[in-house]
Amino acid sequence: MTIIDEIKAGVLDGDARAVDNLVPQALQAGTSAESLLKEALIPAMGEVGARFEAGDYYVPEMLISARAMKVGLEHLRPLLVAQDVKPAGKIVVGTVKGDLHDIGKNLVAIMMEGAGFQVIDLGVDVTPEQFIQAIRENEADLVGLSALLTTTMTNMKSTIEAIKAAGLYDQVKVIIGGAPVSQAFADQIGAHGFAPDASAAATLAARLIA
Ligand code: B1M
Repeated sequence: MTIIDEIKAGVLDGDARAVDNLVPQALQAGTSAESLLKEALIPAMGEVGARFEAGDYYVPEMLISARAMKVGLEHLRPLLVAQDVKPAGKIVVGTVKGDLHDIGKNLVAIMMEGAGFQVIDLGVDVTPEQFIQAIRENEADLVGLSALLTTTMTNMKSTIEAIKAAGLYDQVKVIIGGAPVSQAFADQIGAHGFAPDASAAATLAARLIA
């Protein structure tokens, strides 16, 4: 079993302590943070989702796996974030109202920081009003909306409508992402862009404010 397999197993078993030990070991042995993210942590969460869909995992298992993944991510954060970079712009990020999934959104925040953005992270279950207040208070250049549920995707639309109603739509670029979201959906609801993953989100953000 490679260390990558052991880390995957740690996330699948929700064994945060094992992940906490193994990730630094793998880094020390020369595995890159990016490989650990793309070959261990993200596929492991994909497998957690597949097991949930198959009825083999329930919400508690998903939660403890998510906690183990977060522990692993914390080791990668400083390595994924470039040092001493001037803010490229300000972005407000959050998971939309009704949605409690934050791992993907946290990754987006990390990659944005890595691309030199100042990130204002509003957390999960963020109402349109909270987004608007944060955009105003921080004079944000961009806003990033994350949703993982088909039932909360619609709250991306209501957030964009609220941004328009508040007269902020011409001042901020809205980026959306999350497993059920697509470019077609972004076009349909008036988002300025869609990104399929966290690093694409950072590239898109830089392009939108260039
Ligand atoms: Co939930 N859950 N969950 N869950 N959960 C999913 C999303 C699901 C697909 C599982 C399944 O059925 N296979 C399913 C949604 C079905 C649907 O709507 N189509 C589901 C469900 C049903 C639910 C509940 C309703 C379960 C219940 O209670 N019966 C419930 C809802 C709670 C709520 O939000 N109101 C629920 C709860 C939970 C937990 C709390 C237990 C936990 C979340 C813990 C946490 O986030 N702190 C959880 C988890 C862990 C998952 C799965 C297993 C993993 C999600 C994840 O973190 N993936 C997920 C199944 C799956 O996705 N395979 C599932 C890893 C992460 C890195 O990927 O978030 O997709 P992701 O982010 C990606 C991209 O999407 C993108 O970048 C990231 C990669 O770089 N991205 C962006 C994300 N946001 C972006 C924003 C951008 C750009 C890109 O720009 C701003």
